[in-house]
Amino acid sequence: MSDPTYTLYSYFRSSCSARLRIVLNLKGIDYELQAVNLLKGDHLASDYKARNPTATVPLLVRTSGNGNVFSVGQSVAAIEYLEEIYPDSYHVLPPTSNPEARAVARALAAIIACDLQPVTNMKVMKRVRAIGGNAEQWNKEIMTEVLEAYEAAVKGWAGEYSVGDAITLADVCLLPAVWNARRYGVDLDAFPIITRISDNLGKHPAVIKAHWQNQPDTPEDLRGK
Ligand SMILES: N[C@@H](CCC(=O)N[C@@H](CS)C(=O)NCC(=O)O)C(=O)O
Repeated sequence: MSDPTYTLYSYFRSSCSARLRIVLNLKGIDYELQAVNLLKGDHLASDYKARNPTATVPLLVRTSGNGNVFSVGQSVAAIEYLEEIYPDSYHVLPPTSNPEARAVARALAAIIACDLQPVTNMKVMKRVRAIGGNAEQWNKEIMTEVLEAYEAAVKGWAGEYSVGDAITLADVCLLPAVWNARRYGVDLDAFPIITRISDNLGKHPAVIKAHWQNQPDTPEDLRGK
């Protein structure tokens, strides 16, 4: 058994879980996936909340050979943690010699992780419905507006991916948001740079393995063929 071992608490449809799945795959870190079914409310169970007080996925748990256990929720913090403890693995932040590219990768990631995902999350959709709103339309409008901002911000930095020709934190946040945007009927033709980047990302083996259709907890009728 390898030391340390990793367990990722994940839900197949969760965009935040997908960020971490992509990064673990890019870095070549093996992990055991522990499915947390958000629709069944597994994340609200007291034993899960004791592990992750925000009652969200993902949660990354690292167990060392000496039995030490370290848990980190919050996908971007977990990604940056892996970035720091595996300096020789694939890097999702551009080199420190290019602070501007690092700042842009982080800023683009924040457009998705701070401005889009939190306000289109399942618990927010539930509240929108509770006050009589159309949660699907809410998501479609917010996703369209925020992706419009991403499209403008990425211009001038994009190569094959969002920041040049290497996959960065920005892409890792972007692609799962694009998967969700498709689901809510966002017109992605309006965003040619995002579409190009997403198509390129979709061909990468680390991304294919992390795709929501290819997870152990993906229901049979939704699995990739
Ligand atoms: N900022 C957190 C957000 C985590 C989050 O909201 N995850 C969603 C799935 S993508 C979730 O667990 N939602 C549960 C809910 O809305 O009740 C992160 O990046 O990990």
